[in-house]
Amino acid sequence: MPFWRNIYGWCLFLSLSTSSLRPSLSGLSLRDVLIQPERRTSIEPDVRSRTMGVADTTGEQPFDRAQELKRFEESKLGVKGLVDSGLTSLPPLFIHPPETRSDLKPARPTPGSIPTIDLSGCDSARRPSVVEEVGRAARELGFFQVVNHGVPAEVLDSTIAAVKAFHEQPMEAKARIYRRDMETGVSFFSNVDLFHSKAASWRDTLQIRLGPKLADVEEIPEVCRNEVLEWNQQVQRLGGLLLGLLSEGLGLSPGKLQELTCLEMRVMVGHYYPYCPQPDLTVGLTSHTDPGVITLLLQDQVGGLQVKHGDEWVDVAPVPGALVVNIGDILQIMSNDEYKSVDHRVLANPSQEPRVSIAVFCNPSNREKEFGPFPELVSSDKPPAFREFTFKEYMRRFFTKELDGKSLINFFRA
Ligand SMILES: O=C(O)CCC(=O)C(=O)O
Repeated sequence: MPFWRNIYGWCLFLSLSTSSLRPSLSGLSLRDVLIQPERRTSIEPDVRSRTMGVADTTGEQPFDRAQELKRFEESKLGVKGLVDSGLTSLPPLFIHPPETRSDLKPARPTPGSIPTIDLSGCDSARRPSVVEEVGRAARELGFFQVVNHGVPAEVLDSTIAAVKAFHEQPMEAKARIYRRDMETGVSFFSNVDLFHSKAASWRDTLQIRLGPKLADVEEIPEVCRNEVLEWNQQVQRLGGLLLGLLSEGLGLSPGKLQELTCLEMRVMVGHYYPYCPQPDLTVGLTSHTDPGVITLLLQDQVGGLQVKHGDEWVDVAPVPGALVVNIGDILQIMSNDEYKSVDHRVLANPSQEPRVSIAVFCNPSNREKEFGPFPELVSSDKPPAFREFTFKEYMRRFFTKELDGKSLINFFRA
């Protein structure tokens, strides 16, 4: 899997990269792409059919992929715009290769395989047992859910509702911030890896830089501005708590990960997975690992997130009021392979109800510091599994095309 397919890599890339590394955009407006756009909020079927090649649902007829990508991008419609136009079959752009499609079976029902950890009392008597549970989940699965985390239920609901409201605005409002550069720290796009993946996926994304320098507040769409700012506060508090538990789970002092600035660089992605008419032909999000330290994910009740456990895909079934936490590659490295950063993906959404999820990726902001396995976790029995690197080097490697999926981790193996 090329690194471009790793969505978090892209988030980091967009946050940090220089303009010379960014994919270029044509800058065409909706007016240039659509007929009489001032009277429309969606494209007409005949236009859709011409611009998106919707007549070919098998992916077998030749089509000019580069041209179709360009048209889709320049339309600024996103996947939701296609659905709103009434499309009933997938444009070839979105049809994934057989090797991906053959693996899209729904996960076997395995209730309880992703643990839900109760954080109540984790600052008092229950702390040792919470640390034990968090450490075990991070070692065995790389994923867990948390409840009684201190984020009020109204905040969870209003954050989901605000991101949903952003995506459900009239197309023109979203098109204004449809872009792939992160100069303002706010962008809306469909498929972060649109120009680099084998096939596009069925989702749109609102991306906002939360730290170390918050995006221009005026640029954050008004429809979700207050909720995003509140979410940033909650993530900082809960992120600090989780990093403390994860540090202790490794036998380190609770402040260890935070001292290394691991919570400071934060990027939020608000995904919208609309109804997909042919969910067997595409995915919502391709399989990837998150390269950072940890990811905090708020998902609604629709479902579709799956985690690789051994050779099986396991559903991360929505639990009301819960947040999902997963370990990223850097934390696997720092933990000297104790904690696991695992592949996860999202199936295309077959339900009429759109799926909304909000991930915040937490990363070190200190790019010059050397990272590697914590010396405390290295011994003659357990030699360092990885060499040291700066976050700067890590990012540079990240941008080399040879890297794919887990090979980022493997590149740094000792
Ligand atoms: O939408 C989800 O549930 C997962 C999102 C995710 O894995 C990502 O943004 O990297």
